[in-house]
Amino acid sequence: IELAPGLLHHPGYLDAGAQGALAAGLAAILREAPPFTPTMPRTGKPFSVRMTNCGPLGWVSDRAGYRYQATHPETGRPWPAMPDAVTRAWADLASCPAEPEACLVNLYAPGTRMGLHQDRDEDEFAAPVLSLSLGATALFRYGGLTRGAPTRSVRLDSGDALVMAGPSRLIFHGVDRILSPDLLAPMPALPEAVPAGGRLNLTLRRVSAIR
Ligand code: MD3
Ligand code: FE
Repeated sequence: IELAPGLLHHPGYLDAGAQGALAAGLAAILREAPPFTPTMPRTGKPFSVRMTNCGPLGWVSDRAGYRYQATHPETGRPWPAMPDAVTRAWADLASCPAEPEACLVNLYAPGTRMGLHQDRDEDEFAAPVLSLSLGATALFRYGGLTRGAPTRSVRLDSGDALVMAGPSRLIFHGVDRILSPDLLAPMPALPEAVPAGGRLNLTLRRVSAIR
């Protein structure tokens, strides 16, 4: 479903088996690279979303600013490798000749929000961003290339993929709320690091310029 030019929603992209396999891979990643609480540049105000990463690079934020780095900000260890299910999804959906370099894993407890923002910490905007959702449904909001542009909302359910490419790569977006788990919507058991009724979102990104 093309929500906007370059913004593609793939409802139910991961079936129940693939979601379970991905959840198991993420449980191992969360043990090796425990979730951290990023803080805002300058102010040090904590985000309500907790995070970890896998792949060669990971996104971090602290008083010094936003950046990508090769090691966990608390353990100092390199990020674990991306699970196969994640690299396969990139190959299948991203239409990008270059490999993904970073997979940011966002952990949402019920009540967590993510304010409207642009993703512009990468050096390559020609490559898309690919999102995979697991667990509780999120109410995702997206707009245009300016903060004041009109916005729309879409539900992101467990197993959904979203591709942000081309004219949508720099749109403002955020998460308004995490919905209560729906008995009718199947979802895998999430890793124990994720609070009950919570959600995991993975974003795969190319960080460095494609030569
Ligand atoms: C549209 N994550 O990590 S995923 C983020 O659900 C982020 O955790 C949200 O925004 C989440 O930066 C939204 C969907 C998404 C991700 C990246 C985008 C939409 C995007 C980049 C550009 C445009
Ligand atoms: Fe974002």
